[in-house]
Amino acid sequence: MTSAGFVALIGEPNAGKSTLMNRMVGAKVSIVTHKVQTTRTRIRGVAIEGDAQIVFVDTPGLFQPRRRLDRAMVAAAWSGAADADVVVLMVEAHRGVTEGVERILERLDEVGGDRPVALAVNKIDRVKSEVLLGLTKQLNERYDFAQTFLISAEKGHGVEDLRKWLASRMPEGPWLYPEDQIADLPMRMIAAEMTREKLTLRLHQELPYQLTVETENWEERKDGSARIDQVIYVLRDGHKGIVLGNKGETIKAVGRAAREELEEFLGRRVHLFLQVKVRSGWLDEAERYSEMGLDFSDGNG
Ligand SMILES: Nc1nc2c(ncn2[C@@H]2O[C@H](COP(=O)(O)OP(=O)(O)OP(=O)(O)O)[C@@H](O)[C@H]2O)c(=O)[nH]1
Ligand SMILES: [Mg+2]
Repeated sequence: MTSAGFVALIGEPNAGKSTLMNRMVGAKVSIVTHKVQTTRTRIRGVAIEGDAQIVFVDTPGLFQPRRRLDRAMVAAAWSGAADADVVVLMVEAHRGVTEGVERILERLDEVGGDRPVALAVNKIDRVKSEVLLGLTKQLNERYDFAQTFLISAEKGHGVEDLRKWLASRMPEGPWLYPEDQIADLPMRMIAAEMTREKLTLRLHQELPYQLTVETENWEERKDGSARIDQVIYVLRDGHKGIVLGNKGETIKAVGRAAREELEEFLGRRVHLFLQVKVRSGWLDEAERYSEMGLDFSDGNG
């Protein structure tokens, strides 16, 4: 008998949600950086464990939103949790029960309902094992978790156990995706995300939070390669200069890194063309949100 269902990964920004999803799926379907607020929308990745199909829903980190974009991201994360069969709350071992974790637990009290919530204490490679006992005890006293896992999403510790347990919690029924499908995200969005990852890794301070990337055109070529045109929207002229870099060095490096990753992902040659456009109002344009997979009206506040 087959089973299938949704598992939402929630937690503070940087908790390791996307890293865990990629490991579960066995491919990089969600971008990862060392910076907070990398993931902007719900991203589905599919894993198979025995007869179970587990659809992981990677979500944006939960934090106190300030801007419209932040509010839309946080709303997308909570709705991911509300739609899931099982929720996994990820907490960073070395940070413990922060104010942010405390706020998430308060909200879980409201929206958790009778949905099982598992606790995954992540980044255990960063702490001494003594720390873990106290932390899991503290968290389990605070919330009635269905199960606790000590994991390192990056190194892989504990991930198998978590995957097996999740598989056992999937409702009986037919699989939700064809067995060879690993992600449910349009290719042009995956491609835009790859470029945004490379930009986020290279740009400093607030800049990554003030840009968005869209794939404008995707052309299949006769020789089997793809020509992909993307636009990077920034808020100000000054930002454009920084994204381009001295003699265009920055954008060239970003384009090269994104293209290499895309070629690996697609298994064929890619010609990637990046263009930077100044658009002072993009953070308030509904179309930018729908391109990102977000609900514009969620940002009202
Ligand atoms: N040491 C260590 N680092 C980890 C582990 N898991 C993730 N990381 C790192 O933590 C950082 C954040 O990882 P992400 O997967 O992007 O975190 P996220 O929760 O998706 O973050 P947002 O999308 O911003 O909410 C990256 O630098 C990861 O390499 C882990 O188990 N151990
Ligand atoms: Mg993420």
